[in-house]
Amino acid sequence: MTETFKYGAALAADIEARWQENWEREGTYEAPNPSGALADGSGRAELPKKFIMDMFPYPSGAGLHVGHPLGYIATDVYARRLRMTGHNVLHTLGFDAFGLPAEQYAVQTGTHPRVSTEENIGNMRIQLRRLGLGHDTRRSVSTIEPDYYRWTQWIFLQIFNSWYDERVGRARPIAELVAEFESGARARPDGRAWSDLTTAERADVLSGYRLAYASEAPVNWCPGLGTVLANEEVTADGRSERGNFPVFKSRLRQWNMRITAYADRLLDDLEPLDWPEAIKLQQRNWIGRSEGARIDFTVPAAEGAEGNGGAEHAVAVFTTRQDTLFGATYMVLAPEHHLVDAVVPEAWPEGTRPAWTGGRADPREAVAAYRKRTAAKSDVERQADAREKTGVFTGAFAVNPANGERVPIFIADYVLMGYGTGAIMAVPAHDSRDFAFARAFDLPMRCVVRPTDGRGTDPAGWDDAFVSHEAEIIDSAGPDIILDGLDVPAAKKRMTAWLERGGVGEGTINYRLRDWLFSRQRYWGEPFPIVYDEDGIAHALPESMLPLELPEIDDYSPRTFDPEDADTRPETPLSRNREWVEVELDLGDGPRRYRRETNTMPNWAGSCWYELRYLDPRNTDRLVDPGVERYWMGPRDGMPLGGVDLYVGGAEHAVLHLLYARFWSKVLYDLGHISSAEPFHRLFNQGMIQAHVYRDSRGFPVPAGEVEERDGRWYHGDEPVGRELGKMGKSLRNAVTPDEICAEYGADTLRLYEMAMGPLDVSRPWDTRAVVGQFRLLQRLWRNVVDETTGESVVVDEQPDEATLRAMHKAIDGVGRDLDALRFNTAIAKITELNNHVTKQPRVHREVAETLVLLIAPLAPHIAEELWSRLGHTDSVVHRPYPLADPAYVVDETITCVIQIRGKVKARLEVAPDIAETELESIALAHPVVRGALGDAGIRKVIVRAPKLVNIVPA
Ligand code: ANZ
Repeated sequence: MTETFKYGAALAADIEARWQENWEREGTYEAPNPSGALADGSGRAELPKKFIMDMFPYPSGAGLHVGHPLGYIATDVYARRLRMTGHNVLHTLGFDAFGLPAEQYAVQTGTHPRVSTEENIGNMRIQLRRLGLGHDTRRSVSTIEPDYYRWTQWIFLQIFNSWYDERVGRARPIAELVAEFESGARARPDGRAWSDLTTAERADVLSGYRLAYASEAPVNWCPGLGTVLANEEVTADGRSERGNFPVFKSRLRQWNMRITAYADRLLDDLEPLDWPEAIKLQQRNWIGRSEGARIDFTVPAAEGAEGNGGAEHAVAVFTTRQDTLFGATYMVLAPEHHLVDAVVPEAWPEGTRPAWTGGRADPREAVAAYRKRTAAKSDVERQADAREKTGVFTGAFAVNPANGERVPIFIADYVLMGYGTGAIMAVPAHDSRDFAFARAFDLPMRCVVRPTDGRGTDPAGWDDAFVSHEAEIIDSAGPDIILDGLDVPAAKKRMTAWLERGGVGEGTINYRLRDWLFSRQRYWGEPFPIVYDEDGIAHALPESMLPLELPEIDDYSPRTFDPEDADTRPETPLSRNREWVEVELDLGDGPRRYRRETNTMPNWAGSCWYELRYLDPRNTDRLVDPGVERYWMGPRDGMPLGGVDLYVGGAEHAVLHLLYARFWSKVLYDLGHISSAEPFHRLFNQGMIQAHVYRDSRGFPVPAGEVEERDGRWYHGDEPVGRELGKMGKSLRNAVTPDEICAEYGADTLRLYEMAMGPLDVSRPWDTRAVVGQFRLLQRLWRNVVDETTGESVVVDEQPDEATLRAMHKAIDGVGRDLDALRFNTAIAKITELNNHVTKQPRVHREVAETLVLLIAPLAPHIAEELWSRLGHTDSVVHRPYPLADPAYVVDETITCVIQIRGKVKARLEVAPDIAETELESIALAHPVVRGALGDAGIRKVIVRAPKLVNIVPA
């Protein structure tokens, strides 16, 4: 007897291909807009709506491994559940297709980046299609399409043509600023009338306001990549995130985005977002708001002698500890500080200690030598706490405004030019870096905050600074200010008020956030819609000239340099194409010659706004129709700032992409183009799928698929190999592709396995041998519904017994709630349990069979469709209502389960008395207290005694 209808690889492949074609033909996943090109008469646009999104992929040449689609499958399951609960669901996926890898591949192989990128997109589309993802393919976009980057350029122009009006706290069109200058409503700092300024002067003034502006500033120059990089793209060791090349500070003319204008709003608006706390914290730290004070120290004319030409100078410091002003015993300027040259005298003054001079005969020589020494260091190197403190005395002294004391001024590289004022007052008794410096240079220390740890008030005997915000101020009295006896916050307040009264300082707020460096010296990016006239003034191209397409050029490779050579300068590939660069255009005042901007935008640009284009991908008149935007993303209940309902992706995008995208949203919102002030209301970070890496005795990875286990050891052929858990990838020779798993079991099994591996936000090791478990679930489900020889349905039209009804309604209730909470693993456990119950019954009742099929439909959509049709239905399960539990059959009685770690009680849980062991285990492991207690420690063993006890033994 041949079993033609047995659920095996061949049948799964046949079912899946058939349904994928069917869905495509029927447009099953098309989500209608309320109006415009993507509207339809289905009435679906009247349903409550949900916009579900994944972080779109870079189309890499390596293709997908099974780790990549974890999030895509999760959002798909969630979106399917939403469709079945009566929502109009927008879910699609595009490609973030500009970027360095294609360009580097192009340099190696001579293939045009567009060709390789499009080929990669094609391959990834095929891989993704096999997974049965319910995407509205009409809405898929790719950032390299001129139709798409036309709007990236358009947004750039919006940003270029606007400024941040502090008075109203939002961006406004630059034309309104010009009008204010023209009418005199806004005074200019130098008092000159707008009409008296030359064109170049006006352009200069405006550039100081524009939200996108070109300026010459110290930037991160990476000769090895041939491009400059954003701060966010430089690692903690001062190297390039991509390629790991050294990065140097060089002064170059570059485009910037004035993201700093939005620092406070970017902080405040985090509040109502439904994001993981850890990500919010990273954004807060990146923005780095510090409240403190500016304090002016004077460098008296007499002190500077000829050095400062007899003039008095004020040196402003930024401090967060104005309460410690009486403890300042020296001052430090960044070596690049503009006042250094002005204050340095010709000779070492009286009282200069030999250790301060760097062994030089006079201060100018000492300063020059020290500057040379620090020039090649990155900010990160300069700031490393552990590093030995270096510096040199400038020969000048400054006066402490609180007590009139003279303190020596040093230059030292631990003070950065780019933060605060580039100058500090040093309080060695209460700041660790100052303490180390003072020890190294034998500088005095003065304790002004009484230590609470019994160390006494004489810093001579201390090992480190005493740093505390909860202690009492001592020894802090000047002629007209006394802080003694106050606590730190009160002392700060009193000091700030005193500074402001005396005009020697004021309370200030400083941000760590810098403006976003926005140009790259690469070919494969969006061209700037900017041209320069003969005077070098930048002009925006009119909208009618967009898109400005990337020209075809012969040599698109970037010019790279000796990675160690800091003195090199970038050369942009576009600059080599004369005909493209030199153009005659009519920008409204007749045909004139212009030179195009030859930098390109960074690869973050296209991903800053793609959610908006998904909404209205075919609109040729606007970025997005306002009504359509409001429909999908506008502010609504519990989401005061609007945004995508759910955005899923990796935690590695905590600052870069997510901060930039928030910034662009806010500018577009301010200018009235969109109604959502935030792009992503809810953010969820999925865990990683890890994989075992097997290494031979030399430490080289061997192909994981060829490794065999014998007696608890691993062998590659006859050679014993070591095993560790790591990332999955080609270079570690442990990548498993979704195609392999689809070929062996089908996409439904792959989807179930990935969703069953554990809580979505936890990383889990891939185990190909375990995949078959989910395959068996589908086989049992299939046999419960279909006769394997005839293919006919085996269900009976009878009322199920009481026990079955109970099992069924409990499953319905639990699975629905699990899916809504993204707990896919426990949902699968409940479905498995119900399926097992059904397997044990003599007959399968139609009602239970149909329920099972609908329950599993979001997770395993192909088999669900097939079974649904074999049960006699002619419609698709995709838009069927999800089953509803009858409360009468759902037991609410629960039992308390104790969760222990190494036998110690850590938490208690209310669970159903008949909870499955697998489910209990995963709930326990996902418990926040347990996760917190385990930290990064792996798990050696989990002992489950359902329903009362779970004991976890960490590795
Ligand atoms: C005096 C002082 C006393 C400080 C004390 C700290 C402790 P955050 O919180 O990161 O904003 N600082 C200011 N500008 C600097 C620069 N350009 N380079 C290096 N360090 C700089 O840090 C602010 C503190 O960092 C400031 O407060 C200043 O040291 C230092 F007991 O001033 B403080």
